Amino acid sequence: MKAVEANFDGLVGPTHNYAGLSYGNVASKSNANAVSNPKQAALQGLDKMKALADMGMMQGILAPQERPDIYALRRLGFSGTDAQVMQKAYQQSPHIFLACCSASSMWTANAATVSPSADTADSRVHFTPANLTNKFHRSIEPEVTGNILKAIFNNEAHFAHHKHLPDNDHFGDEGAANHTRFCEQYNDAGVEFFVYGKHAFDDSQATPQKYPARQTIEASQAIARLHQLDPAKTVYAQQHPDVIDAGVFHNDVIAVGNRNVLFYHQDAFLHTANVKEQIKRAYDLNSENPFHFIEVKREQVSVQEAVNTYLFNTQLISLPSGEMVIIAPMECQQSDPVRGYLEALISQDTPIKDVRYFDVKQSMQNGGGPACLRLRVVLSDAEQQAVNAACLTNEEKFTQLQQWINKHYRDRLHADDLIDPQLLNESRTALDELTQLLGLGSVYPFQK
Ligand code: SUG
Repeated sequence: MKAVEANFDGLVGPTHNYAGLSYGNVASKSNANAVSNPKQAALQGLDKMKALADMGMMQGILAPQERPDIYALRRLGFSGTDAQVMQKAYQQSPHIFLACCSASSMWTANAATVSPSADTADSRVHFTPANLTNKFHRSIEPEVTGNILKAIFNNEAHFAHHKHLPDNDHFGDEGAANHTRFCEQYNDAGVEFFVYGKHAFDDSQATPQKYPARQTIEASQAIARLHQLDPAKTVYAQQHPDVIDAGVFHNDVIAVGNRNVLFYHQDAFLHTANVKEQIKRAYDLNSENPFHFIEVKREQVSVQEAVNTYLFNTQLISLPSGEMVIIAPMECQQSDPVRGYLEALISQDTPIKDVRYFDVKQSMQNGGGPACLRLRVVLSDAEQQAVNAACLTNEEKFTQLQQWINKHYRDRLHADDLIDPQLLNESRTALDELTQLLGLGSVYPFQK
């Protein structure tokens, strides 16, 4: 029975804006206050989805969240009508207000950690929404993320849904952005690779000095337990604290893996030789297939250049032909060292045979590249049949979504525009229509 890896991309929400909310994420901070274009952002994301679908990949859609989050604002003591809640929050605590307006759920690599059924003891696909505790604006996502995932993967025989981990920094969990899986074929039992930034309960371990480590080993271990993973096929690695301090706020900004390939920077991990040993040991348990560690040296591409161009926030996908392709942001093409590196890479003796560049600049300016925009879900034939088909793409769905975006989205948004109660109405109207398009039922608080 063949399994495929589907990509579920986040649709960019109608309030996409640049608020500088993510300390430690260089792009988010440096574009704070810029004017955004939500319509263009959503269309750029949709174009990438369509291109992958046209390559023969299974492509799904994850709906955005309702913003501004009036419910979070009410919880924080702002009262009155929805418009008054927004007005008071904006006047009294503009930072809190802006955080409650973020369209950050678009980066669905942070939506959840997903373990395919081939890796889990009960042979079901397991999902745990990420609690995203490190940033307030992201910590308000997991409840609705869970609702959306349950509405898409709505079949208990095949899919197990867990609640997000306790909302505390000790269990800070950023989902699939710090998780990769290696396997020969997607339906084989794979090696699940968890990368963390710090130990929460052990002060003696190395930690970054400047920027926060968002993911803890304790969170990664809890996910592995919940997902009933085989300890012999589970590998944990610490991200190098120095690269976190250089702006690598998730592992997917410095490494990406697929099947028998780990593509990473020389400075990505704290104990690289040991990490490689562990992966080899775990991988060899189920395969004779060679494993490719593709390590990018500092002299080839500096950490700084990798952060600026998102060389590693690329999607490493296997086309139906078996050929591996890198889906890169156009910032990689515009950088001489990175383009040069990629051109050389695809002519070498590795499974990676091609690179394709995409314009996702609206997302990039907030620190989200192609890999941030997608959640990978490996699905067997039977599981594919059990997925809510309305959330999978086809020509008709693309046309409908394009029309939906063009009808509802603004093409210019500044932080000051977020206070407009009309924007809340527009967003709710758009999301209500979207839930029908995607057959989601009522997943948003305003629909309950
Ligand atoms: O969590 N940016 C997101 C980017 C997430 C990228 N995801 C992965 N690498 N997987 C973050 O820092 C910025 C929002 C703002 O500043 O307006 C933001 O949330």
